Amino acid sequence: MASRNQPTYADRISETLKAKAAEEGLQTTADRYLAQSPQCRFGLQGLCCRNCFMGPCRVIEGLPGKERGVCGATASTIVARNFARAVAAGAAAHSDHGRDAAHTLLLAASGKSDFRIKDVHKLRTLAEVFGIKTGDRKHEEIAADLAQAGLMEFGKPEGPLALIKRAPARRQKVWRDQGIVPRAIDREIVEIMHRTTMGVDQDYKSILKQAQRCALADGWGGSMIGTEFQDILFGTPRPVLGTANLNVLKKDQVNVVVHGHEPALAEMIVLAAQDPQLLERARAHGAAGINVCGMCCTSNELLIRHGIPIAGNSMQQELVIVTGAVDAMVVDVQCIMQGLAAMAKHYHTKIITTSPKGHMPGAEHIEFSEERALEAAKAIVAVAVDNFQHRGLVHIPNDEATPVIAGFSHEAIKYMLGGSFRASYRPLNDNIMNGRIRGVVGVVGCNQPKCTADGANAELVKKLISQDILVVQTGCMAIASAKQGYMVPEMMEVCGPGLREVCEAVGMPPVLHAGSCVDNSRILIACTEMVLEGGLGEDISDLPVAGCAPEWMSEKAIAIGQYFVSSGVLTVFGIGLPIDGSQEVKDYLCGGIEKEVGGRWAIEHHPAHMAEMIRAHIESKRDALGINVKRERKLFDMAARRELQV
Ligand code: SF4
Ligand code: MSK
Repeated sequence: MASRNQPTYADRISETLKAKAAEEGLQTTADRYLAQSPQCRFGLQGLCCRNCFMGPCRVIEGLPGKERGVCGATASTIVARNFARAVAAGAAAHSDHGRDAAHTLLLAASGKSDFRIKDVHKLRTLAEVFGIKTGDRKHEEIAADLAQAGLMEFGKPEGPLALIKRAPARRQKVWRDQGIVPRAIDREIVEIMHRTTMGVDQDYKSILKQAQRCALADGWGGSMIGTEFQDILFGTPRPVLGTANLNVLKKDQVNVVVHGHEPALAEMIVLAAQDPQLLERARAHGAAGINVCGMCCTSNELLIRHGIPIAGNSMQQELVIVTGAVDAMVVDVQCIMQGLAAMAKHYHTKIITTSPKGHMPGAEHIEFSEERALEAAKAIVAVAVDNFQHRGLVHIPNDEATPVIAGFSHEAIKYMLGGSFRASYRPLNDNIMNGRIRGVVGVVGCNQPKCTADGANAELVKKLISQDILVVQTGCMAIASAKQGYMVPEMMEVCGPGLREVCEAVGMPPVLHAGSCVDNSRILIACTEMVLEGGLGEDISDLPVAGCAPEWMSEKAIAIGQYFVSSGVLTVFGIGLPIDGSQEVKDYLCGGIEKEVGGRWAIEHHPAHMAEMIRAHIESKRDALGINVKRERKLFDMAARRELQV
């Protein structure tokens, strides 16, 4: 855990701005964390229950008289209930985002908004998964049916979720056998809230089973709808060049920072920033142009589709304001700290909330709706433009922003590996089988003040690629690697020889940026493609893969972790999990659950140990597959790709 002796940030630019904030007497997240320390151990261990007003109860396992809450609830019940509620909250956040994407698609299909359909191929592919007729029907008709079908997934009265049939057949059987096939998304979330209210489900395993079903409804439901419907609307990401870190801000331009998670408004802000009248207005105020850049996952969404620069990740959201160069910070939903409004008060920055779901005292609210998307975006950019003249002293660190290649959707990975006409995961599977690539790891999630922000990511990612393990990233950890310069071909120098050989032949970096938090669903599909391609077992749990969130903080991360575990993946969390209060729950989630679903949780604080744990797991999967034998080394160059039978 962090102390005053360890740096708050792994990067010098952030440390410089944190020092500037301190000089100016301003509190940041890291200061407030220290002010809150020591934090309550009951909360840290998941042992505090506030589910009824006979409580709150704080129980201690093994301490006579304190072992049960007022109602008699045990530590295991309380820890499991709290864990399940975190899954429900995380699933709700991702899934409500997915619902909005479905609604946006419906409006685009009916011509009632400024959005249009960009990826017709994905529209048709997904419509077929939902059993919607395509043939020679108009795109708009198909999109309207798909959007309606997507919206129904949230509340349909019966039947399993449509998208789970994308999973390998063996995986679907595991879910059926375990009784965790997800039904309507809202139903799974509501059922957790019902089961965990006072006096309902009191068996920790039964509660955690529902947590699994709800998490699957997120990963293979709400999040997947979010990702896929957004791709249909805004385009499926392809590799694109961008830049990252706080120095993407421009001293001589109006800076608009978009922050949060939903790309719909941000897409329109990018358009509005090119509006000739607004550009003229900016020039009239003495600005050379309008610079749009991003923060957190809204930023990831814009980077992977347009190469829009990333200003930073979660722990930098206050620091970007400390530069004095942000004319407007436009926020939508999730991971937006309330500290922003307090920080903005000391500078000229306007915080603009835009979602009817997310208001903030001290912020200006300009509501976004899909029906008047461009109009709202222009109004927001106009506020930023007019605010340029109120700037005080500006301090933008003048180092070059770090280049990043992003946009590795599962389709893009397939094209990179197999070529445009023969898109295939075959070369990846073959190179895993011949041992050049040992396995694949998703390093995802947030950063936070309990450790040096981005520090665990830096060490972990380097260790993994040096051991020939391909890394796929999303969320704030993807941004960490982007800033650290890991998502460029030059990073090959750190790679093990096998991974380097493959990446050089294919022309991709060894650390792949796959998008935002909801885009973890892309990793589920990539794993499925690896299974379907053949040679690496029949289920996701057979693959030499793992997931890791070394610096997580959000309830959404718990939902993501649980859907990876329930999809058959070892999932390692740094920082700790609020389950230490019950040995039974911990033993189950980090052990026993593996017999049921093939995946499990692991908790490890040190990045070097995480890397070792993951490497050992990958090698054990390789042993089980019988691929840890010396094979003829065959590299898939262009000639080999041409020979592929696809
Ligand atoms: Fe306490 Fe039980 Fe109420 Fe929880 S549900 S607050 S343990 S009495
Ligand atoms: S933004 S959920 S801090 S990754 Fe998706 Fe970053 Fe975590 Fe929010």
